[in-house]
Amino acid sequence: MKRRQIGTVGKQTTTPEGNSNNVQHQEGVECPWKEALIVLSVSLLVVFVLVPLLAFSWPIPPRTDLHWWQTGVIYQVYPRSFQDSNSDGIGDLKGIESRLDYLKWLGVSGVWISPFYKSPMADFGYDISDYKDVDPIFGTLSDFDDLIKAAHEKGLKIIIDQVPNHTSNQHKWFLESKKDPKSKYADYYIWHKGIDMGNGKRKPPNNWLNFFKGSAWTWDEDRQAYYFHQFTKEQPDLNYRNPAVRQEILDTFKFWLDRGVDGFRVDVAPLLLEEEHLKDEPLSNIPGFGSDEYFSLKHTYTHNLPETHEIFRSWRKLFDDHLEKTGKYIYMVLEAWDDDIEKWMSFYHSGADMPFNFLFAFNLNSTCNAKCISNYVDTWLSNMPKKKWANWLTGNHDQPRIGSRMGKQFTKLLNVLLLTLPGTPTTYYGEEIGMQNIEVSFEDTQDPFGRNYGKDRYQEVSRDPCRSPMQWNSEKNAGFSNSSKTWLPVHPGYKTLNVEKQNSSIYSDISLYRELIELRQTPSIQYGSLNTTLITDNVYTYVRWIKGVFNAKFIIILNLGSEKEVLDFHNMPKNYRPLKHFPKKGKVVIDTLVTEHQSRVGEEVQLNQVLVMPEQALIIRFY
Ligand SMILES: [Ca+2]
Ligand SMILES: [Ca+2]
Repeated sequence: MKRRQIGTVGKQTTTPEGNSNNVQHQEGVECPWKEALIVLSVSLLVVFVLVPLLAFSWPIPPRTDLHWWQTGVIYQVYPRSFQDSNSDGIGDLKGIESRLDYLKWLGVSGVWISPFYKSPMADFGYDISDYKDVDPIFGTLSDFDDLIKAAHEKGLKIIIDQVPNHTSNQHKWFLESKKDPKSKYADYYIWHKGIDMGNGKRKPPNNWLNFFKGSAWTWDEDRQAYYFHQFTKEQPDLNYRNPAVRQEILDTFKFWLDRGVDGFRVDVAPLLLEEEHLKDEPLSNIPGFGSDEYFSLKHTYTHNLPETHEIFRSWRKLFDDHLEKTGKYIYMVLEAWDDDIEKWMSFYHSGADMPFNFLFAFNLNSTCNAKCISNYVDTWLSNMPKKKWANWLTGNHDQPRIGSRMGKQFTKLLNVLLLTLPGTPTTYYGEEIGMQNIEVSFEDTQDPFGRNYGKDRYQEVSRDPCRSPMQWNSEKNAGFSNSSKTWLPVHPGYKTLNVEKQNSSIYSDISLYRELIELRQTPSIQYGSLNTTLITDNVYTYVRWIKGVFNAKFIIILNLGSEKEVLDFHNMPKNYRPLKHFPKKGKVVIDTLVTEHQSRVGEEVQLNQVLVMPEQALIIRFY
């Protein structure tokens, strides 16, 4: 066991106990003003000491100015994989509706549903052929109306995916656009004749690449031109230089606002606009990428152009009008990223409530220790513009599951991290129970990203492993579907890892998750200050606090290492200490290693010697 003394010990300015003894009373001396003086002293004490003290100390009531997406947790549902209601092996809207009680019970506030619009499913719904209809696989518009009504009755908000960068190549706009260069839709997409090579041969106008590998230009026989696509060739990019396109997308927002949605998650927000000069993009020189792979280029001309932000502002304007009409604020989060953190943060200034913070989701893996987590926390919070709201996520439908990347021993610890940092957490379905990746053979691979990379490399990029059906119970297909075959296999470990099983234990991931959501309701965690310290490369601690002696404050300790540690909070670096000094004791309220045989929850701990076990997260409450 190691005992650590950390940093410089700041001089304690503790007031010595028993100060009142210093007051000397003179007995036996008559004083005619005595009573008046006592009354005056008491009054002064009340006015100048007790009233301010109480005002600053009394437990602070919840802030009423915060939105639901600030006080609550958002839960991402990948609709193909959440719940199948008609036994075809694919999840659907009726299925989601049937699980709203679960989501309410879990304690989340908003549900973000990935695309369910009409789509040929070349990219599982991110290729939309009708923005204003539901794909029959997922149900009908009336199913959506039922879902949103039921959600609102339960106090749950619904966030939907907006996919503005591209449509399906089966969308009416694209079919018209390619058929007739004189049609209204001719310039809805980005067309180019290409470069004439002679001998009747042509090549694309530049070296731009699509995300899924290969040129971003595909030749169309009908139109006799190349069209541009940042994703599969079945997903042509819309032309945002055309005001008619901007208006069409605004209309799709209106359509769903009128159906009562509470917010939008915007797909690939930085990719809306491309430079019109069509110059070649420079090489990135990042090792390991072939010349046909997206990250072999630096996306100077196709990513996060400044004018893109005007488009987001026009959407916020629409939401502001909606707010004025209905009194309802619309939440907007952008799927946005940038290598340059300042440019990433610029998405906070364009009408969105936030760009997603992908630092955890992109980077956390088994080589990442407490130092690495601490770096990501600092990077986001120190660069975030003032008065903006942070957000955190550890996974989504594009990333391997966090439990598989970090190791399943860390699933509880990671939920402690996700749910106690300042800002909005977004949970990918199944993370509340610590779901793991599935293995999928190349033959069974559904994801076009994986298929494009071929048999030898599909595992590097395929997103199928994190999209397996939700594990509800130990029955057939984990309770996800009655079908003989599900669209992706259910994880083989579902009989031991599922919602029902975990719900029967107060020591499970899901029980911890619910407790953390409850704990988030305390002002300190909901909107209080954060003081962090990296104690060793493996131990990260932070305090969430708010002023006032009656307000609960929390120390969160994450030990990602394999050794136990003893921490002395009375000897912490000065900048760590929110108070002049920590009290002597605190009480453990969360212990991720809790089992039926051993629990530290409720234990009083001396803050100058807090024992933390390997791979353990502890939350200690103090006042
Ligand atoms: Ca179904
Ligand atoms: Ca685009």
